[in-house]
Amino acid sequence: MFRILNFGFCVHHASLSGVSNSKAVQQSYKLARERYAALGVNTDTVLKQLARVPVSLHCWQGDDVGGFENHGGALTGGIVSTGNYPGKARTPDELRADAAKALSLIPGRHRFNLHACYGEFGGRKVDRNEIEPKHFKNWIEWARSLGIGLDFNPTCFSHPKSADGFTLSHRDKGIRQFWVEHCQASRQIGAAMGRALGSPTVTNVWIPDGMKDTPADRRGPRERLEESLNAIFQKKLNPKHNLDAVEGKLFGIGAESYTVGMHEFYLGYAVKNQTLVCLDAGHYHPTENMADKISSVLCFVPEILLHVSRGVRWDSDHVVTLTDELHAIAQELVRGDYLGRTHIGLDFFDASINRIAAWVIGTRNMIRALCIAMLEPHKTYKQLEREGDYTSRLALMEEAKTLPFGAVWDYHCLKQGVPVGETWLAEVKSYEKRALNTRSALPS
Ligand code: RNT
Ligand code: ZN
Repeated sequence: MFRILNFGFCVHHASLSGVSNSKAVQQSYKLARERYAALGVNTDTVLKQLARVPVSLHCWQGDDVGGFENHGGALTGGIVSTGNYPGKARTPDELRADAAKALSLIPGRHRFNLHACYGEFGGRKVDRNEIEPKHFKNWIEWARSLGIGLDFNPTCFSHPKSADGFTLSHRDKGIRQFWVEHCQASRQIGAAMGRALGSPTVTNVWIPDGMKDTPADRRGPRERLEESLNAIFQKKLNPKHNLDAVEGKLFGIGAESYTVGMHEFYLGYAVKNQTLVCLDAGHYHPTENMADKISSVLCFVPEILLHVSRGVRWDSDHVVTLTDELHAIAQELVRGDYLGRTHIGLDFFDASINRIAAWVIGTRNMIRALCIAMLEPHKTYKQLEREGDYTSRLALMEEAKTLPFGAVWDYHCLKQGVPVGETWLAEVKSYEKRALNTRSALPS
């Protein structure tokens, strides 16, 4: 409680507050550990497990899905980043520095998820179908220096050849082929990253293809998409280096009436071809629960990729907060024992707040939700369920909502050597002053 009282309104004083007092954090943890032990939960074991779960931070939160191709083109593909907060990364070095700052404020060892348009092309015009592992050499070196893995995505938007809203399902064979080649090249880059870093890269294919108004032919584009995917995945790659995922969605801005790669399409494709399915929390009807899909999809595909996001009224990609939906996702992963088959990625892009803070808030929330889910007496819930005692199951689940997980989470941050509670914010503010505010606006 004192931590809230001491916090006041000035984050620069936060480091003086009780929250950074490691003794207080340790004492609170001791009490919490006893409380959980009474429920049969070993908090030390939980924190060991938690420390081993990587979350893949998406590069595109750092610069509003811009990338470094210098084509001056706008973001297209029916996704939108709104806001004009100063200080966005303008170069790969700035983005790496910003991401490293964010990673230093997040407990655990994580991953970084790149889009193809974030390659380094040395000022040359390298079209999307010509990209090679060498264009990501600096990213690989950077990841190695931090001891983290990389994930990857072909960029099938923000390009003249996607301007009419179609890529892999385009009616023009040449355009289709261009995007097939881009995705093939992306898989090779994914494999090169995975090989270099000793940890498989998940390469996730998402395309924006769709129509604003009611199509006459829903079938043609879908059949062409299947054909394109078959060509992309034809070459087998070592799963120790690269894993393929496909991401469906409901609609995009300007593609409200028809999305070629909808969920059912990719689910069918992935089951047939045993690729990973990517479930993005913003890609379903607003009342649909993405968490409930996890145990269904994992009956039929070996592994899944998650894009944890937060849609507000639509697929708006808000920063992930500690919502009921996030709790449900974490609970499913823990209760179903799916962490070993799930690659957790994030997908949001908010340009209206400090972008590093956005990464930190969203990622800490993902890990916090996992922490809370791991701390629940879920084995007891299951036992009660097997016995048909739904009364006790409900009672325990409700009581668990106010267990002292905050004390365990704080202790986890302390042990992992990252700021406890809101004290990370002062570091972001000082980085903002030092590094971000000196960045001038992007040359157009
Ligand atoms: C779009 C998809 C996709 C993108 C990124 C940038 O709706 O969610 O994952 O957000 O590829
Ligand atoms: Zn996504």
